Amino acid sequence: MVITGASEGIGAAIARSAVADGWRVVIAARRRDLLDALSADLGGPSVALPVTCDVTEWDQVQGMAAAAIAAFGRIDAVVANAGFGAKRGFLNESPEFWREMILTNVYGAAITLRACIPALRDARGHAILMGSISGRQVGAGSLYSSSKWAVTAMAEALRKDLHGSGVRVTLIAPGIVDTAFYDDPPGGDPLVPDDVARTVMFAVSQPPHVSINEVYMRPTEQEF
Ligand code: 8X3
Repeated sequence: MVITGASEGIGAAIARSAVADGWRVVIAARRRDLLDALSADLGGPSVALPVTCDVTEWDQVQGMAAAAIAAFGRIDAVVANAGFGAKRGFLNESPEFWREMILTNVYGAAITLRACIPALRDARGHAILMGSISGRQVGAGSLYSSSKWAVTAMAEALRKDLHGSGVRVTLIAPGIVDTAFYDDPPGGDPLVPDDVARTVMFAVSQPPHVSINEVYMRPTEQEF
């Protein structure tokens, strides 16, 4: 299982759950020190291969997929998870910050999937996209919402594109999760990364004829 944005938060939790369920994982992110620590924790590179990867760079993303094949011979699942948010308000954040966010959340997810599709076809594998409640709701001044609406559309576009290949496509769309995404998660009792990881493992553990396409999950107390 190839996981982007795996250095912390939801991505790292998915890596931990997958290894616990017997998967071998490629953990990809920009921050090598965090990846190395996670890899060591999970049993080393033969179980959790760390790959330094900026998902906005096609050559690095191709390298990530190639490293997965070289190490494990196949890709059974990819989780396009890398992403981040921005302050709401169209006069907040810099245009450069917006550019990085859109490139990471939208283009980064698209080229992560693109790089893995040939191997996923060979394996009749599974593509998982990390969406958001903000990919169905719109917050005032949230360009992040726009990026996640794009991810919602991407999941359905990919599902239709891969129809007949045996590859399954799942959009996981969480609400508030207690991660570095928030300085302080709003509301009470947020989801934790393990809650999302459990949902990913639910989707990938279905028999081949079952394709879980969209899962929306909120903290019980979240209204938005
Ligand atoms: C961020 C969580 O609830 O603001 O992805 O959409 S939410």
